[in-house]
Amino acid sequence: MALFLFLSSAFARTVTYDFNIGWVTAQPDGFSRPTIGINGQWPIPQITAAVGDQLVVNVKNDLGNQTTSLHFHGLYHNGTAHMDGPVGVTQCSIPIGGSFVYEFNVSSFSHFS
Ligand SMILES: [Cu+2]
Repeated sequence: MALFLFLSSAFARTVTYDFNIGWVTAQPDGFSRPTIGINGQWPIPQITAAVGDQLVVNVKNDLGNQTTSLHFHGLYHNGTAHMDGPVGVTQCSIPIGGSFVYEFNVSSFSHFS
C-alpha cells in the first residue's frame, strides 16, 4: 500500500498517526468490493507533515487474512531505508495481527509518481 504524504512548511515537530489496516467495503472502480482501508476508511487517511518533522506511524495489521506494509514512495530515506516499507526489499511484511512502527525524519521528495 503506497501512501501519499503531503508536505507543508512549519517548525520541526513529531507527527504521530495510528493506522489500523483492515478490510472495508468500498467502490474504488465503481463496483463495491472488499478493499484495504485504514481506520475503517477508504480512501485512506492523508498524512500531513513538514520537511524536518519526525514522522511516527504505528501500524497494526488487522486484515486477518494477509500480510501488509506501508511504502513511503517518493521520499528520501537517507539513513532510514529500513523505514521505506516495500516488502521483500527493505522489510519483511507485517504478519497478520502484527504491528510495526515506522519512524523517520521527513526530508524532501526524490520524486512523486
Ligand atoms: Cu516506491
